[in-house]
Amino acid sequence: MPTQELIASNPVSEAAREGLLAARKTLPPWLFYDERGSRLFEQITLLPEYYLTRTERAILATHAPEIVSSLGAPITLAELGAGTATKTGLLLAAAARIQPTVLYQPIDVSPSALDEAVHNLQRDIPGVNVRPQVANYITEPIRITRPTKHTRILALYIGSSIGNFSPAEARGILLNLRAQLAPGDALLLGTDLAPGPNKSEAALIAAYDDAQGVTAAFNRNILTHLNRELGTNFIPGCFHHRALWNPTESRMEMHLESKRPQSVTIPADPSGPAQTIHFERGETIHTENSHKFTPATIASLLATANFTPTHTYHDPNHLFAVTLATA
Ligand code: AVI
Repeated sequence: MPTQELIASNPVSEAAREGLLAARKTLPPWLFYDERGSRLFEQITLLPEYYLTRTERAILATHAPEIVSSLGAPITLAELGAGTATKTGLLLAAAARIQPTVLYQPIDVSPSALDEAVHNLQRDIPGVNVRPQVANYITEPIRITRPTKHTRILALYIGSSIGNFSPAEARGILLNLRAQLAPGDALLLGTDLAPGPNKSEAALIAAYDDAQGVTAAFNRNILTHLNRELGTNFIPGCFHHRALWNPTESRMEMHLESKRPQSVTIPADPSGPAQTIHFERGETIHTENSHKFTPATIASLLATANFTPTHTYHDPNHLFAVTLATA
């Protein structure tokens, strides 16, 4: 590819132009995660309303030894979208109890998150060797190493990250992973569950619209990110944070709703000419989907990517599911 084209490609500008010039305005959720957005997400995971992270951690804390020993030593762990891998330590510690050394292969787009994972895990869990891979597992093929012929791979896709993708994208991600696995290997998938007897719609909505306004700040930060990166002139305070439950698609949606008629400019750059985007009062930018699953939709997603579910672990209130599936 000529150098000129390499310079010209700015994925943030391309994504912003594509989403904001559409009839129904959207922005892709990966634009949340600049430095401030990543910090705000860490704060979200600690909020009283956001039950997902602590519930999944409790499930892993209870069942990690059983999950790891169901594959049988020796195993290696690989993780999609590992981030700083704070929950993974529970599984690595369980693996390090049944074998002398454990190879951990985190895959993430963020080199800084991977550095933190390497540093913390190698410091805290003796016997763990971390081999990070900077890759976008959504668009690029991934590579998982099998250290010996008899080693089984336990692939992790936890944190309900799969929920942020459409069913077709989710299938693509799992197929990309499945291509690296062989019979005897397994996937551990963390999914948030749809409202039910122990989870009201109101509790689910509160998880995405907390009283302290951290999620609102996280949502509006996508505009601050565009202002910094592209020179757009969004006034984030001129947009309401909206979190709504879409029962037809079984997903939480986050939107930014324009408080008044307003126009925003995307300056000219190598991705395109200057553009003025007009917003009506009440018009929204759809920024995120977070799909919520049932046992049936978890099983059918796994089946479409050639995985066979063997066991689902829940918290006592059935708010969240961690499913073990074999390749
Ligand atoms: C990263 N992901 C699983 C979070 C979720 O729950 O969909 C992102 C998030 N959005 C709002 N709060 C948290």
